[in-house]
Amino acid sequence: IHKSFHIVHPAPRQVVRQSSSGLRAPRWSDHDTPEEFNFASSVVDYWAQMEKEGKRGSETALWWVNGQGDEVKWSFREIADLTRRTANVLTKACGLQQGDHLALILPRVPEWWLVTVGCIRTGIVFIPGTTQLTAKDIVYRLQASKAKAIVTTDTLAPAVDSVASECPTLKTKLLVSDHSREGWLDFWSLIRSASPSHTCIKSKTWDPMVIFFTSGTTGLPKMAKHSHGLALRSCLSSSRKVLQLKTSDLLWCMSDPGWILALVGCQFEPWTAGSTIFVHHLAQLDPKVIVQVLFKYPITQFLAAPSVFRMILQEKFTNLRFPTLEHCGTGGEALLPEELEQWRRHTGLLLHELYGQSETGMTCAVFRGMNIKPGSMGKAVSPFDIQIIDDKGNILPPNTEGNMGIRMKPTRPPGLFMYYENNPKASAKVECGDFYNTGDRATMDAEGYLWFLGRDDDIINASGYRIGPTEVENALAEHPAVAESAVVSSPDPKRGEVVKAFIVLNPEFLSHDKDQLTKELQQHVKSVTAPYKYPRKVEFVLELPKTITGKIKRSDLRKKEFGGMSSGKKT
Ligand code: BCO
Repeated sequence: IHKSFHIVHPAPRQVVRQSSSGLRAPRWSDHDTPEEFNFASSVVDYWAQMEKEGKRGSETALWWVNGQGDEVKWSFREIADLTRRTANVLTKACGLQQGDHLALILPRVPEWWLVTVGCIRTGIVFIPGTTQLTAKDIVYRLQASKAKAIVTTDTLAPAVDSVASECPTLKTKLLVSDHSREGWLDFWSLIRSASPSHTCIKSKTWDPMVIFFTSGTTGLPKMAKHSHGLALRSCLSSSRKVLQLKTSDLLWCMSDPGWILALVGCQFEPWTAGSTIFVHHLAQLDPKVIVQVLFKYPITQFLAAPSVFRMILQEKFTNLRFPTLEHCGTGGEALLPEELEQWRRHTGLLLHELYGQSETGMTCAVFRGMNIKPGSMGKAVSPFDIQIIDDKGNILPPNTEGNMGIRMKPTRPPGLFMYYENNPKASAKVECGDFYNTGDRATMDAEGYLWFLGRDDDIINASGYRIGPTEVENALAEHPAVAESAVVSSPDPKRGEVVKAFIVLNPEFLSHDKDQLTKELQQHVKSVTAPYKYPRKVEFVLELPKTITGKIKRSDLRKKEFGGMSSGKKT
């Protein structure tokens, strides 16, 4: 992969079609929704043009390192060039058209940025996924989404090949690698020969752009489909106030490329501001590496899940005074007030909470410079109008517990997902009066600060991952030792919450060594579904609590784990 970078650069400079006066700066007011919006032409091409005209200070838009001495630095002009080539590869070599679905399963490599922007240029709807997905997860995603193409690396290509025959719509497999593989198109060979000229589509703001698979309480993950409004949202003035990024900022957002946080935090937010995105390949979380990186590179903003900050603090480093770091943001799960205080004491920096879901992107936030109320996740990011509602969609008074609702009537705000693809029932279920019901319980004080309380369902949030219990229960059911199981959230000092499985064993396994069996079952779950879902805690029981109709009462087990405290953190 790394060799390929050197072959391609420097990207040929090409004349940007629009004159600078014809390009609009990527800024809109909160309630100004243009009919047409495209992140590639409005943001990437805008900054490329600014570079060309010598009006942009920083030369680097993407700065990637892998910890082994390899480094990629691309300017906006190079990114504009490479993403136009990518667009041509997708439409010509891969034969894809606007509206087609493409599964994108890449680790933190520069090609991820090329494919996402290439898709946006062409209107191809991309479906990011984490590299932890197994063959079983991949076949489900390809079938459910009817994806016509997949982009991945050598690591997952064999898993894709093992299920490709079960995916009739899958026509193109595109490989990001130094090696070729039979039946796969080679990304970099095609990029090198592709034309750097491409006319970006004029996408309507409400045209589809991206799909995220997201776990629910029951069944398999649903497909939350977003329009180009998700990217437009980063151009609205309220969003610009959250991180207050400048062109001189170097932002490191650690999110895995499979999550919505990566698209918003590692792409839309920093590039809208003309900032530099910093990426460390980081295949596995290592607090020591993170700390070294924060000392070594001139990073000014750092975004990561609370578990990451927690893990850094637990290592008890002697010095956490980072020379250039100015702002830290955190989201994906709840941050405890004592963690915020510890981080401030050790680093001299505040931790600013962000909250969002795959369905919503950045929903509320502790804006930079805002008075922090420890334990609160800040205020709604306009144009989202967040209210605490009852089960009928009535707005509740301040400081009253209820569901967090985002107003979607009479006007659906840009950034809120369109619907669950091919699932009108699920889409209707989250509509509550004039609001989208997030399923998260919270209160709002008189000043508009939101205080997260927990999920109103059985969804588990473990170190920022949203996990549906049935996905884990179904994986466990495939093991011969398991008669039945119930999977719930359980508190954990490192990860906030972890997955816990209560398991009833089949009689012939009752005498087996329980520690050995626990390891075997954990390994089994890791092998059949994405490993982040595996039960870190296992308890063998003789029976599960059930209702009179035989339904497992997960809530009883959850209460037992939390000793009456609320559970189920942010998704
Ligand atoms: O703990 P174990 O070592 O036993 O197992 C780990 C991994 O080693 C293992 N694993 C990973 N890849 C594997 C694999 N095993 C087999 N094959 C593979 N290919 O599986 C377990 C995975 O657990 P993990 O991912 O939690 O691992 P880790 O390294 O401890 O990472 C910690 C975190 C904090 C970095 C990670 O949990 C994380 O990234 N969490 C944040 C998730 C996130 O970004 N959420 C945001 C969602 S979007 C949102 O909220 C909207 C906001 C606007």
